[in-house]
Amino acid sequence: EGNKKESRGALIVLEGLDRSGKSSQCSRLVSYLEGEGLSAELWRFPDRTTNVGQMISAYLTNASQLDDHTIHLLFSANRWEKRSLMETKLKSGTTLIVDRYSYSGVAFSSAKGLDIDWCKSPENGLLAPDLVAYLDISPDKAAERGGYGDERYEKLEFQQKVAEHYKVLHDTSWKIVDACQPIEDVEKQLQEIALACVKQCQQGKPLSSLWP
Ligand code: Z5A
Ligand code: MG
Repeated sequence: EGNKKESRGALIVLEGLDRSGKSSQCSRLVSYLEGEGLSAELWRFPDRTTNVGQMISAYLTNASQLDDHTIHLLFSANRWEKRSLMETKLKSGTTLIVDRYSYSGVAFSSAKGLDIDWCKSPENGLLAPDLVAYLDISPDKAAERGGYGDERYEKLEFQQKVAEHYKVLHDTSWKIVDACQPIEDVEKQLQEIALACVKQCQQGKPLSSLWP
């Protein structure tokens, strides 16, 4: 593991239930960082543009059926196929704002009843985020926001299970942000914690791997 003083971009992940505001906040955060003169890109998982991503998308839209283990491994494979590009971008100084990551993978699959350690193992060796910001909202409040779509997991009962399984994954390094605040207040909070994280990475915080 190379030079510890090498400046690099930060790997920043936003997690949270469906409708918690991840996608809205990810794009606002990228604009903010760019406005600060930093190089930043918006990424999301699943990345539905790849072959694996298209299989995932077909599953989520109920166009195909897959065994729970199989879809879990596809979500993981979708992160693995982006891993080396992710590392290249970070090392070149670009900060990545990522809409969902391995924590979604583990929370959603373990909420279906799969063993949590089994769920975590294929994530082993992916890049560990420098920051996980969890947009905290109750499943009921999230459901009030414009309602769910038609995708497989967009049901209140299942979201309640996912919320419980996300809690098992929380560790003390996570930043828990109250996602029920007005959108601009959430935005402001995320700007502060993201900027602090970017500075640490500019100062040479080493990259690490899951699971720390
Ligand atoms: N999944 C998995 O199983 N395994 C994995 O490994 C991964 C994912 C990576 C698709 O993901 C599904 O895949 C997902 C998890 C599973 N299933 N579910 N559920 P996705 O990322 O495509 O899921 P999503 O559909 O993008 O989530 P979402 O509905 O887009 O939610 P969001 O991005 O968190 O919210 P948003 O689009 O920014 O905002 C939702 C609405 O709320 C919108 O009208 C906003 O204007 C409004 N909003 C946002 N913030 C606020 C505030 N602060 N106040 C009021 N209203 C707000
Ligand atoms: Mg979204």
